[in-house]
Amino acid sequence: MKIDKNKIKTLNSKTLPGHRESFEYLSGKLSKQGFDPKQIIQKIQDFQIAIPSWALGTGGTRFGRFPGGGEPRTLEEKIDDVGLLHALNAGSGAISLHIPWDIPSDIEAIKAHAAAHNLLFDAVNSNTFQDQPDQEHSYKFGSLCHTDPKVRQQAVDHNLEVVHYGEKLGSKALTVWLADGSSFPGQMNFRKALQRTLDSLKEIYQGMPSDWKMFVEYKPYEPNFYHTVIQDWGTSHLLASQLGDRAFTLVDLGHHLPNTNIEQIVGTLMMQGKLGGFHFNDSKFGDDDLTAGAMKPYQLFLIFNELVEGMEDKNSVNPPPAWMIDASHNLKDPLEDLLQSVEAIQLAYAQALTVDRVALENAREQNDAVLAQEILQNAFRTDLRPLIAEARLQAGAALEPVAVYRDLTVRNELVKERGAKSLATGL
Ligand SMILES: [Mn+2]
Repeated sequence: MKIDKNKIKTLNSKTLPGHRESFEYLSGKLSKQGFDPKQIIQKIQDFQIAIPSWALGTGGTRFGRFPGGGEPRTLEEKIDDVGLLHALNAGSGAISLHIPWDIPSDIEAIKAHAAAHNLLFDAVNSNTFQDQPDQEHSYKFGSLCHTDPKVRQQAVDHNLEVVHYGEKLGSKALTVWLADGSSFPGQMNFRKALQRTLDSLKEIYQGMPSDWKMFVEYKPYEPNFYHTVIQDWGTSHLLASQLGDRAFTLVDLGHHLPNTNIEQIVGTLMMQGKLGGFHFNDSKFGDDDLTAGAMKPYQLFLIFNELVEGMEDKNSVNPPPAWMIDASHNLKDPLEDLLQSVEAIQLAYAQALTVDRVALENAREQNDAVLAQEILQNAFRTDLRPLIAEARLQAGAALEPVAVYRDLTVRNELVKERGAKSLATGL
């Protein structure tokens, strides 16, 4: 299904007068503080967040899965779902594919389908964390780090196959996340496993087109519970540095131990020009994959504060990072969940754009901790939602995406079209 833009316009008209009032008030307030609301709106509109193909179905836990119906059954339907989101929020203009879950059979048709929804193909993701029915060797004891060179070669070949599909679709980056590691002390030789992983990554890196980037994602535990080969940003950074200029670290918010200072990691990587991409989600305990901003919105703001500082720095050596949501849980309608995530990310970005950077730097130079906190929290506590809504309105999207999604009974339509028992491939 496709959403008729006129229907969005009609539904917008119900809340338009209230929106106008709050936007004008906010706009005046920001202008008085020296910000240009038009410029911020433009930045929000330019900020596109990729939606992963695997987040469109209801996620499960290891205990069960409770699908809500109408899930996309094919790659075309996954593209349709991201198209629905983009029509509603004008901020989800890209899709990130996971091979082999989303192997395109007719490349040209898939490209045309995405283009009809104004969607680009973001980074492609390989999968060596589970065995496919037709594969020769098992990844039970690792993939790129495996003791058996035949297994490593199979994993390298798979990554290059992913690149091959991505190239045809117009992607420009490969994200590698490995489940490789061990669950018991003594099971694996740390040094050898990391060396083998580096050697395998080198082969993949050398096989990529010369304008491609590689993003190396890290994670401290799960599915292995004693050690993971790429456990943290330092290990990822070490690998990316040895691979070359087009290899970068990818930060997934959920891939940290509790209380890790993620914003500091962002600052450090940007200083090194090695922050390649971001996976947004939220969590309380581990890799909970909850809606971005649902649990720790202040942390999300502080992370964006570092990102914006790095992005706005004219002397920055860091290329523009790639943005993606990587969340999937088992309670909400996945499309409503993604609308909420995009809004939370845009909001944190806008808040960071309204930090008075000159005043903040002065406060820092003066060691004025109180004033520095005042400046940050002033931006965080200003309700910028009318600014995000205005960015959407100007782009022909919904003032209130979730409300419009519900008013148009999108999920019911999808269930009618695809059935109550349709299941998306993925986790
Ligand atoms: Mn991730």
